[in-house]
Amino acid sequence: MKTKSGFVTIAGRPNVGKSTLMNRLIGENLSIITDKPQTTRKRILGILSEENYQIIFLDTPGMLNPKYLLQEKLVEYIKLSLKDADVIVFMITIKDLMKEEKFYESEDFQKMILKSKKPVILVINKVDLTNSDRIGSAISLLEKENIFKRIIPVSATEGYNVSYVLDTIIEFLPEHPKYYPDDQLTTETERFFVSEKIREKILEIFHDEIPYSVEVYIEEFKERAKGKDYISAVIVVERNSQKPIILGKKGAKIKKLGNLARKSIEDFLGREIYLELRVKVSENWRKNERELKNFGYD
Ligand SMILES: Nc1nc2c(ncn2[C@@H]2O[C@H](COP(=O)(O)OP(=O)(O)OP(=O)(O)O)[C@@H](O)[C@H]2O)c(=O)[nH]1
Ligand SMILES: [Mg+2]
Repeated sequence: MKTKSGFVTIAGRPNVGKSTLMNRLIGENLSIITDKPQTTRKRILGILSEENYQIIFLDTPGMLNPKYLLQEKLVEYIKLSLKDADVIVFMITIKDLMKEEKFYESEDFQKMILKSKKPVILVINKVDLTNSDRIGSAISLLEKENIFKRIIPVSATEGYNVSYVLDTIIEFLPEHPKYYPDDQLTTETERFFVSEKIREKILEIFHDEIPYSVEVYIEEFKERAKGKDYISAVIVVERNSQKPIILGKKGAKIKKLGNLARKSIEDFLGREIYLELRVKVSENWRKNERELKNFGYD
């Protein structure tokens, strides 16, 4: 049997479950997942290798109308990822589909997805939240439009139809030798994943503006032959007034954050670490080209 390999970009609005689906398909917690929209900020590459195929998934930030420089960068990542794609998995939730039956007529869908002329698989996610009659009629309406190679109702959290999504992706994958060694899971660095795990915990603990105002970078990552690895990370906020919120009364909040993040990083790395966190203010970093570059948004 010939080998099939290719790039599969998962795209869709914020919070529809793109990262949840990618993690499920790969079987690893690569992308961070939270209940807040705009969790994913970069294109995250996850590789699934089997004997006869290799899928390189690109998890992307949610599609939105950019309102500041960081969001413009996110839209650029989506465009780049769509350009790289052999197959596109477009995700929508059943709830959003009910609200906007003709979502495929929207400008961003037309421009970004349809114009690419690539095979698009439509995944209707979160069907666990809706009754099945409504799902069936929504799908039969869409099938008449002939836009999608396949339309698949899914529950990414419960695993419903996830293996069907996988089989469908493989069906549309081009014949091509593998791009990466079989044992390679991603191209991102440990540093990147560590900073993401910290950001995930921040998004879980804090509310309102904080999740959107925070960036995390790793200042030092020292692997030590004897004893735990030493990691020091910086939490960047946008305004002076946000610093005490992160710290909490007598540092209680950041201590809690440190504990949660450390556990999650240890789970991910499979070894114990020592984690140090500090908070820094970078005035309006989300709108600052140079600062965004520093944080790896190129
Ligand atoms: N009920 C239900 N919730 C889901 C399902 N899939 C994902 N979620 C939840 O939806 C929320 C968003 O999931 P993510 O995977 O972070 O969504 P995303 O599309 O990657 O979001 P952004 O990165 O912000 O664009 C999380 O709270 C998930 O647990 C599903 O099938 N059913
Ligand atoms: Mg995501």
